[in-house]
Amino acid sequence: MSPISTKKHGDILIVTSNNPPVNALGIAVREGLVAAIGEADGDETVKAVVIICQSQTFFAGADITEFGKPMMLPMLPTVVDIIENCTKPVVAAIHGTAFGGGLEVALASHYRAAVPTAKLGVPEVKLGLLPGAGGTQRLPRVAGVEKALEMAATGNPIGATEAHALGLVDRLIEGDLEQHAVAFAEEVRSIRPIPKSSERDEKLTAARANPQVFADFRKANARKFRGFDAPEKNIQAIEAAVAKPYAEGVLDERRLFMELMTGRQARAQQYFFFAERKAAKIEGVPEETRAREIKRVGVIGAGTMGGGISMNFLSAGIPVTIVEMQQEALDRGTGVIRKNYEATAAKGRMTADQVTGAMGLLTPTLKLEDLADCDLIIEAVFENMDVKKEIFGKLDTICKSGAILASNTSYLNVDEIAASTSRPGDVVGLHFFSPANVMKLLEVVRGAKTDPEVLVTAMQLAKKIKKVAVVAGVCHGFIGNRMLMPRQVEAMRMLIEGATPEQIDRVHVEFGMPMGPFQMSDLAGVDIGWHRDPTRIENIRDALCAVDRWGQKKGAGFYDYDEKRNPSPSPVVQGIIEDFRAKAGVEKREISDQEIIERTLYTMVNEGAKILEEGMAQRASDIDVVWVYGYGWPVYRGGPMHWADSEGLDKIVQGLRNQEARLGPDFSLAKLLVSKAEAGEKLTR
Ligand code: T1G
Repeated sequence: MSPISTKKHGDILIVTSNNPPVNALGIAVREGLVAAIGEADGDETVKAVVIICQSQTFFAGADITEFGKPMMLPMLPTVVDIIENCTKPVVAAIHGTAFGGGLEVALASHYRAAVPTAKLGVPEVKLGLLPGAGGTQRLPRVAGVEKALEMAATGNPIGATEAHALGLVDRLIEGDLEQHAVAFAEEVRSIRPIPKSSERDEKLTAARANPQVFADFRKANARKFRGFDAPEKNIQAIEAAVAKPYAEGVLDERRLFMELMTGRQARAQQYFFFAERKAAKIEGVPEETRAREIKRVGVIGAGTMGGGISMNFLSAGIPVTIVEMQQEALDRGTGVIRKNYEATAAKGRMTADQVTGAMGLLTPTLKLEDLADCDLIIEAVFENMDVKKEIFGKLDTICKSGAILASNTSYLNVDEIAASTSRPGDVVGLHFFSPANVMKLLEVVRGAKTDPEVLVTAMQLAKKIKKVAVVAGVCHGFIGNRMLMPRQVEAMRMLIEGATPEQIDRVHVEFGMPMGPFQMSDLAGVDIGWHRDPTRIENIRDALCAVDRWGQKKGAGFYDYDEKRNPSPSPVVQGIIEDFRAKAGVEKREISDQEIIERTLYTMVNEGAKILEEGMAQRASDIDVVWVYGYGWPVYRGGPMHWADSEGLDKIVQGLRNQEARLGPDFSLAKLLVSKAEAGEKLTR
């Protein structure tokens, strides 16, 4: 049964797609569309056509599950040309998300009608691609070059109202979409010639006269596009649209599309698309498990983490009661929340009313007892097990039955915390990443006794506060921080052996990380976890902290910082490193960039494999989601586990064996990694 059906309404042929969940333009849909246009062309009683979709959205693009498989004809470029060359006017009736190939179908249609809530976009660049069915040639002709550049190179959609203002949408529809789209089709059915997007030129002339627009766009986005292949190719395709006639420009588009489609980055980003969606699925929990209702949230601690965590819920319209021990700390914490919101409003990303609304949902208190009616309580106090156990013990007596008790610990044993209550089933770890109101990742730490309802609630709530949640088991540092440790340890070791902070950080930045281990330490604070005793100097970090080099906040850490926080190599740090080298009796030696990769990234992969072996992560792709959203691992490398697979596990194992002597007594190769390498298998499959 084809997902495409047709029916006549007067002399209008309504072509309906019903291919849930997102009307992806798979082969059956493509075949159905071609047949429907053929029917319209062949039936002289048909004066116009409406293309509309059922379920949540208009076509959300090509079917990504078909990528990498043998091509099935007709391909989408052919389908959109058939639509554009239909002898009757075609109206695209848009709701939900007209994305990628979906927008290309709409652009090939002669008119576009949309409900105001609809979104229109070409997110292909987020899959390492570009719009490959005429989108890079038709979009600039209809929406203008600047907007097309922005939409294609960033992949960010626009709303229907803005699209209407641009002329990308011809009619905004309030009320029943099909009914009004049919009325619109009746209005245009006799208009000749039929307007074809590919034949328009009026919106290209300005850019043709001033090609500087492309150089300016590249310059303005250089930092954002660093390391990615696809944005540049999207720009080149739109340059071709301006410089060449449609028939030639579309050939450039095809060539550039195939160059991307056959590349490693596209494979990694498409892998990541599905990895992100798989992470939401909890293994071993029945589908029908229902979530608990979360109407009010309690947050303990109004420091950096407590404040950021609270903002997530306030921004989602969920009231928050925030608790502190001292009035001064409480005032400081709520003050920072208001300042952050006002800063967002100053950038035009929130209205003053929205700031007032969010702050109006916040109830500050010094009394833990005020959390009695909360449905979820998140403890965000400093990392000390005794303090946390004391708090959870108190919460156990205060909180209502069914309330979820969560800890924002970054490392500590959630089962031990849970054991300090009489309701360990209601205890879970919710590990936010700093700044908690910005970072998308949330590690949901599943305790040995955590109730399935609590897990399902946490995962659904994460989506509501726009977080990407990943389930982690109880182990030191869970998934992300546990893998970070071998990287940091080896980075510190190589300083003693001869590398410099600048060299190690350069290797990571060239790899695609936003920053290296030492820049990250300076940003987060070299003093995090420091024992605070300046007389006790056991390692380089102690030595830095003892001389007040706590990082950017002190203007000095592993680097010196100027007033604009630009880092520069520090002779003081070099001196401290040389002292430790001398004390350790280590001979300085040349350390290659490859050795740095093997000792900092291969060891992370190895730790990831151990996390999988122990069942501390549900699947390898979850580990990749953690690292992309929590630590800035470049998405065009898919994540550490996907990257290891694409490098070849045998190469990773060999690299680790090469370094084994230097990796210290605690290092051991993960059995899973070795067995997969020997079997020629992959971690992510
Ligand atoms: N193909 C196949 N499956 C898709 C899909 C697609 N395009 N989009 C979504 N799904 C699946 C998804 O895996 C999930 O499955 C379910 O649908 C619900 O998705 C030639 C080459 C539309 C905004 O990049 O951005 O067109 O996990 O959980 O939060 O130029 O899905 O339930 O088994 O994300 O409501 C361009 C991708 C393709 C859009 C809905 N299009 N999709 O979000 O649901 S390339 C895109 C999305 C292209 C042409 C080129 C979102 C959404 P499961 P979901 P959602």
